[in-house]
Amino acid sequence: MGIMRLGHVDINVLNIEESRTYYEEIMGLTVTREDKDGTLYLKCWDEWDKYSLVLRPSEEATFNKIAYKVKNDSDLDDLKIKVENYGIETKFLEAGVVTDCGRVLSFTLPSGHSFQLYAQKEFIGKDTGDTNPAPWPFKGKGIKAHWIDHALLMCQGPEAVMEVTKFFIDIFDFTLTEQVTVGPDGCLQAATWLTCSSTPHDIAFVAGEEVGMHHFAFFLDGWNDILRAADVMAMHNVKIDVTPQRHGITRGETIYFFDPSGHRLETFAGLGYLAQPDMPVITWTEDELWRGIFYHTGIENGAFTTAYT
Ligand code: M3P
Ligand code: FE
Repeated sequence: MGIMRLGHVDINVLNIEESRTYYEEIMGLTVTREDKDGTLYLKCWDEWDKYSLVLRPSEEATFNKIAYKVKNDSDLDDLKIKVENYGIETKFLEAGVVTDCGRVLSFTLPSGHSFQLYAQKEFIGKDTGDTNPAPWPFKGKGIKAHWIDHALLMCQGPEAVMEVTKFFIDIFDFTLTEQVTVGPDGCLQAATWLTCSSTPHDIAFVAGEEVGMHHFAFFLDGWNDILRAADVMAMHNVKIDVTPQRHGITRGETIYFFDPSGHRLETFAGLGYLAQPDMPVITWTEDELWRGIFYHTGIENGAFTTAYT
């Protein structure tokens, strides 16, 4: 079975109190743990594990690492062998080294991103419980984000995108759902979307200048929730990057916006389509690249792919 889903995103933020207010009041997450050094751990109402977001107080707004959850503890042993056979050094961190998690397999992806796999994290449960639950939390705040859905990581050039994509397919058994091809006869992948579930993507990679994080996304039910989320953002003067839109790629319904430190976030709604390992890969050609990203305008937005953390 191997990897099930994105488990948590770990980032540095500039002003921890401003970030706490933002993620709690506007995004609707809850702080579930706070460390003496100021680090905050947060979860969305529809998630059951203790946290999906780690915010560390810092002088710089940077991406630290990303962790995915595997189904069985033994998957970690299997994946350690596969990753090492690929030629990447790994190390096991003992239970508790990564806060409230069991043992963690830690290594650097071929793209240069710090990556971790774990099978166990402290359980808290959904805010609505699991017996005769309400469909949404009455006391939820702001946009009431359901869960952290996916992340899009920036790689150094198409070669790095192609290598990390092949790594996710060969080592983690992910399925390539969509790609942007460039170069002579479209021989290079400038961006890829990969899934380990039945949603269009659990991770994506885009070619840029530097290794970093383009965004991570919060799941919302549908288009009406996207409109309401944009309203809530405007009420709080959140800096919106791209107003409610349709992605050609993944068919997602989206808003891009920034947190107080300048990390780009997304609200992503709709199931897109049923992704299956035997679904034909969807290709976006270089000339229709911006149609793929912003379906309605199809217009290039330079800063969208060049500014990230
Ligand atoms: C998504 C998505 C870029 C495309 C982004 C697409 C950064 O975020 O969720 O499908 O070019
Ligand atoms: Fe996205």
